[in-house]
Amino acid sequence: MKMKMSFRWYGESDPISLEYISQIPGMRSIVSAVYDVKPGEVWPEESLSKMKAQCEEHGLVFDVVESIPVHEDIKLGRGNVDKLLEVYCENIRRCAKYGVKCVTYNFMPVFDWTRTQLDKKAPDGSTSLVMYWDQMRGLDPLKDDIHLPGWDSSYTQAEVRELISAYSELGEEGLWKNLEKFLKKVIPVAEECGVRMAIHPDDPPYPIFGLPRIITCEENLDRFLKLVDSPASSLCLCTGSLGCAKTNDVVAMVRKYAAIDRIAFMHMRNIKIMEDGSFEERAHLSSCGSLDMFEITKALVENGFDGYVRPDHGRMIWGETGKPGYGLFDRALGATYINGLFEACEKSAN
Ligand SMILES: [Mn+2]
Repeated sequence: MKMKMSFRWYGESDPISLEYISQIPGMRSIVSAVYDVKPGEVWPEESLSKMKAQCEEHGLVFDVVESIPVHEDIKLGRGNVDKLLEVYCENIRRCAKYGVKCVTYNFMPVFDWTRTQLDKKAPDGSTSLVMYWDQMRGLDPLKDDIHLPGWDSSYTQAEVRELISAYSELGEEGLWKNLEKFLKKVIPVAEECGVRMAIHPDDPPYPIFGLPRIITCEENLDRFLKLVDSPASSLCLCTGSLGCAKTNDVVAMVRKYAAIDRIAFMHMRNIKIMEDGSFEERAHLSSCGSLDMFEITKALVENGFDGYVRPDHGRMIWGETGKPGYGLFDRALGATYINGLFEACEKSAN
């Protein structure tokens, strides 16, 4: 198969071992990061070389990083941005030195993703992450002391309020400007060391609490790709993130961006959009959610996609406990299903 199947691993603290991951049929690459260094600091080379060696011991390749986090000051355009951009570039160079070919990142203000519950029980007893508007409505982070799952708990409530007002002041156009500055500095370095940067869409792809969100829809993805028109500035196309806005035609987006070779990384998962725009994360199969995973795969194969794919969030099943969305069993089932889709699409195309 042309695509490269991968699996996210949170390093030695991950309850799922590299041995287990290597036993998933067709598994090739490990997606990981140095998780014990704060944004804005340089990653120790020892951490990267150790990760590379650990993966190789299990017949796996450490060649995808998710993520090198972008410091809030870069997104806000305040503080010592030039120094922070230097550090970011140095981290790309160091990753490349240890074999990394693709680096994922996002440009989301404050929160990487928003859900209202991480263990919503389905009728079959499995649990998954959900975002229900009736649980969101009425929450105001500027007034209430709220802690939504997935939010960085290292921020105090006062810091969160300060960040939120700074971002509201910045607005969407300000965020675009800072993203452009980031890309103009970082992409030439990525090009030089053979790394493809892959921006992850906002999750969910619409404003939450008035925070600006820009990596959300086809029009904005077009605008993003023009900022620096290079294969080194590509997309991490997350079907579940883009797919939870009804207005996004994920199949059409995949077809369009695969055709111009601007998808470096695919996050494949399914979600079910409810009547009121709420959504539930579901099993990967097309029949389990709102997305047609076959049509998505077909669009990739027909356009010669040879980038990385990983099964994104899974449900918790078979009594497994652990990091919500990142258990072994359902993601392994997802990988197997995705492998099947690719094999079928490739063989029927030939
Ligand atoms: Mn994703």
